[in-house]
Amino acid sequence: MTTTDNTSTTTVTAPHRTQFPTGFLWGAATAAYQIEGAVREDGRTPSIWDTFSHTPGKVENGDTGDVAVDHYHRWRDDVRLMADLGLTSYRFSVAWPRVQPTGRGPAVQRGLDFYRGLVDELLSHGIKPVVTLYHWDLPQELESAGGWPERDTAHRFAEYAGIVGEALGDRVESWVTLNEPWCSAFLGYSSGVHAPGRTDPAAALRAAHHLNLGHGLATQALRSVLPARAGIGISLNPSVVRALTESPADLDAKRRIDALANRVFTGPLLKGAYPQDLIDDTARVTDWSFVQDGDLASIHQPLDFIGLNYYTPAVVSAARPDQDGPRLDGHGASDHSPWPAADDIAFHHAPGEVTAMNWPVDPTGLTDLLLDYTAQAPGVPLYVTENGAAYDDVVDADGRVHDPDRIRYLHGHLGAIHDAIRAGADVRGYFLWSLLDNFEWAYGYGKRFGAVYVDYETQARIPKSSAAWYAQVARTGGLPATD
Ligand code: IFM
Repeated sequence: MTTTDNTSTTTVTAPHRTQFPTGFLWGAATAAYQIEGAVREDGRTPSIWDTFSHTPGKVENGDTGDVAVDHYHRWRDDVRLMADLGLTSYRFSVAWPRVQPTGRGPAVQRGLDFYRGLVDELLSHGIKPVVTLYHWDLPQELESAGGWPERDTAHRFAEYAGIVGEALGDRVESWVTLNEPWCSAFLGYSSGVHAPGRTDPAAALRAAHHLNLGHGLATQALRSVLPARAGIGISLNPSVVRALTESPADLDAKRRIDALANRVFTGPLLKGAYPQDLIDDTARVTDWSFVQDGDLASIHQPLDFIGLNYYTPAVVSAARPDQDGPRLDGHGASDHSPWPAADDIAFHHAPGEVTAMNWPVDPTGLTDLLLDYTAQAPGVPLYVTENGAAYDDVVDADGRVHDPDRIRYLHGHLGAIHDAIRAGADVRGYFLWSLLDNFEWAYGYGKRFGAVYVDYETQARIPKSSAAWYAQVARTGGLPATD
């Protein structure tokens, strides 16, 4: 039984319903640029995030990923931390510019060796590695040649995927091609709050298509080098879009954002076609002539699983004059919208509790999302490849970090996953975002998402109380009746 208050922020979970299926993966996730540092070591060259973060005014406080949390040197200790937490899986990303510095041509062996060592260490602790090939760190040389709006980038990505597949395929069974292509396309090329910081809506739609194409081509490249047992999927960050009212105008706003946030990816991935309403809605921005014959068949590859990243829902309406004000779409301040041809749509805050990102807490959105994908992709296993929350964590006088808000957040969202499983969703695992506090993109180090606190001066790791809570969940395979 689940009881929810009227702001949908508190879920009380009874003991008899909270045991997860046997074999459910209890994981945590990270991304290369957010944790590795060592940006000039062992042949690595700049990615678009090095360039962006070193451009004054792009990242809060002038923060960069130069050192990050020094995972490139501390990875053995970090794996030990994971083992202490009882994790059964770890999702990390490979830094493309560490492996193939110019984005084309031969690989750098030292880059591949780093990830082989990491994978071996994980396996020796019984932790299943899940490799993400692209978590936003495009080699700068490829951006200088046009970046994701250029078709060639999709081909370069497939080549890189084949290289990593060959190097790690004997020991890694789970592969994620892209992480959150929506962010790469629309925050990177339309609102410009993410690297490479361009503000061209037509380029964003081209980028979205070439990311889709890159996924399809990379999937084929991986299948040609990986053993048959390997699973290949993608991690999306769908918007759970809700209309402010049931008025036709607000429902149409919901339809349009659903197209730009979700169906621009699920259309070609799951159905082999872009939705006609998306093409019509964006006609004044682009004619979509960048979609070439054969592209949709290349993108529409069988998926072994779908990864879903969920943090908060979106509430939209047709803009009315009294609702003008700062943009509330949760992705950072910009004069430019991430949503091509949708400037007339307003975003609203759901009432109730928010995290330090100012993102409303609403676990019901996660249940809805999982059931939605169960219906859209019947028979395809689902993983929650990211979920978590930033809070303003501090070290107390005893040297400990108490984060009850995060425990409540996790409890609510794991309960929401359990609700979805009971309603028929085939959810196979959960990856908490994030293992460690880290570089939160345009917010720099100001937002702490980790289960493990990082003192950025000393790089000391301090597991928060949520880490102990999550370790207990992982060990017992279920949620406690109370916190
Ligand atoms: O930190 C990010 C991550 O890189 C991608 N998904 C959302 C997280 C929190 O903003």
